[in-house]
Amino acid sequence: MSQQTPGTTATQAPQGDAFENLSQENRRFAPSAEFAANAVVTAADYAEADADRPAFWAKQARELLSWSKDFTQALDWSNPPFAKWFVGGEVNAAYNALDRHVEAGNGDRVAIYFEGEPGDTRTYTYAQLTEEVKKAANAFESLGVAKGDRVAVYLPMIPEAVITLLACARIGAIHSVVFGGFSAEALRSRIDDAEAKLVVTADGTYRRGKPSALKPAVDEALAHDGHTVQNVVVVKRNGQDVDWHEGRDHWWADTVGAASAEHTAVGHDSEHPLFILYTSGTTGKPKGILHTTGGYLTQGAYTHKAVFDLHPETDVYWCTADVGWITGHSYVAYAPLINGATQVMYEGTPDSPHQGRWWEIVEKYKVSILYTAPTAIRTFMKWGKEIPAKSDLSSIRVLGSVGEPINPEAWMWYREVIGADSGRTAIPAPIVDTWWQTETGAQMIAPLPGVTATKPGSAQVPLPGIAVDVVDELGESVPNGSGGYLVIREPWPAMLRGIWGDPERFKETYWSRFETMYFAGDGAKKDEDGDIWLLGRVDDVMNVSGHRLSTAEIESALVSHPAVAEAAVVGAADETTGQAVVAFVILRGDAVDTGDAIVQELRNHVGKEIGPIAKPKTILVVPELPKTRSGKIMRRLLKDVAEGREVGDATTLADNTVMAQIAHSLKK
Ligand code: 6R9
Repeated sequence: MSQQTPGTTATQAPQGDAFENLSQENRRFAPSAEFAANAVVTAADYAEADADRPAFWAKQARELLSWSKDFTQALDWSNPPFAKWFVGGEVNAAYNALDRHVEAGNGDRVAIYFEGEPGDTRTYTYAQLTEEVKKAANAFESLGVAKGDRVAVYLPMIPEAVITLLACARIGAIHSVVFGGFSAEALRSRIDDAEAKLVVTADGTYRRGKPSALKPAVDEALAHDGHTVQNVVVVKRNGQDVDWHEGRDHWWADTVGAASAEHTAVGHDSEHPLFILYTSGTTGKPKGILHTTGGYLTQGAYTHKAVFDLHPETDVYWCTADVGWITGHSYVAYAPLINGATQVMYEGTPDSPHQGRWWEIVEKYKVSILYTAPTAIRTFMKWGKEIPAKSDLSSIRVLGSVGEPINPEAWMWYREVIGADSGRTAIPAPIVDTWWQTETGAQMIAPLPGVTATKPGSAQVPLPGIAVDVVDELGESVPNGSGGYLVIREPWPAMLRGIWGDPERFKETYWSRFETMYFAGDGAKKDEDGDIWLLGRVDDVMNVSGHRLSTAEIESALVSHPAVAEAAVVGAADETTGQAVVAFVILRGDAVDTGDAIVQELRNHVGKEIGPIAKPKTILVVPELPKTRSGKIMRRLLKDVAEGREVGDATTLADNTVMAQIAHSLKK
């Protein structure tokens, strides 16, 4: 495997070419007068936040949340980079997402319209969802889960996922969701790292009309001695047969279903851990990103209201992200419910049973705010505009994008094809491109739809109360018209509080490149107006369909196969998925290059080690890998090969014949 020392990953300067194209983009789309007049947040918030950032957030915290004990200090930054927000305050996330709406007389408002892939539906009002969460909280407590314990969640996109998260939050247990597309091996390492006491899963789900299992991966993940899991709660979703471990496994219907619907929520300290979510970094081992309660909820709720212009009484909001990712945490499980919104939740894929499924859902539920990823938009572009044209999309009035840079072509298509049919105004629905990360917990850079004149392809402006900058190698702010590294200069409420079990790694990973600033890992440019354009990662993290994948993690999976001596992975530009995983492998001396067979075997091996999403699109068997004299793989050169370009400057290679050897081997 390539030599990766944590924290020493070199950052490449963001590539200039991308910006050259973007800088010619001069279209502007101002909000309509009608939209601006009805917007819930105005430009006044920028000025207010600039005047006193912590005071601005303290005001939001008190307005958007009900605290069982008020806080005494907005921000404690006396021990950077360890921030404390809303010090001394106590708040219960589930009470804020549920009970208080019922108490306020909104119990009959729909919280979730669930649409299963096979077409089954369920509707939960706020009153019903509150009851379910109380039952789940009682059930988890009866299984011995107490405040501070970790609960691993391995569920499809079904209401029980949201119920489980809120039930954990209610009792102060820390959830750790593992995306259902991750393998048993990935699940095992996350369960072990967090020392989870309970696992909540399902028998399986549906994928493109076929049952797809989940429970066997849990069984496999728990097949070793010494794990910490005492109980497994299993939702019956697709009815497929499952192995059963008496005493350990419990059907959801028998435990949660039988539990009492009386449960009083108590406040938890504002800094009480809410959840851990593992994400890929530049090293082989995923990091358990830790979020706490008060600040996370405040920024999530504020941004959800401001960026989507949420009118909770009339809007129907749909975020298509899976709950296995941060977007599904912040903008499905928490913020919409905190804000009392009505949301749609869909279990399946966009093409099941046909490519118009999403647009039928929009029409059926009259979705007014749609939040999705550029990779989905590019897929719909490929399928053709006749497909959404079959549905009535006139309910849509705000469109959101997240996960990766959105290219201007996709942005324009989104506006013209999906947003143009907006019923409320003759002007198409505004698009809000939202930049943020698992680590930031909530949106950081995004237009305000009633304020900002949007530009196709740019996330543009830091949100009120967020201090973002673009700096050069030395940490100096770059002038307008220049590019560099995206940093965050001041602490923000939803910031990660650390890496589970590893405070040093937190400092080293995010706060060592530019000592007093958080370095996000992204390159960015400021245009002549000072607006920010994201240029993608500058480290060894890839972005495939908006999913973060680490080159080192996939390399490590490849070299764990007995036939592989060495591996190097790069993210190559891909029209639909943004980037695609391309792997270069050197086989061991005694391994036989069986061509397609070995490639297929290695792809499956990666699928087993990490999950199907990490399977390389292409695996190239090569005789050598390009390395510098210090032994560092020059991924830049491999990227040139993977993207079919002429290979760039190779003068720092230890062996300058390597690229020719690779080219020769690939011609064969
Ligand atoms: C929310 C989420 C974070 C990385 C981030 C960046 C990329 C996310 C983006 C964007 C350009 C946007 N990213 N949103 N790049 N424009 N609007 O996706 O979190 O999975 O942790 O990924 O995704 O590279 O650093 P996460």
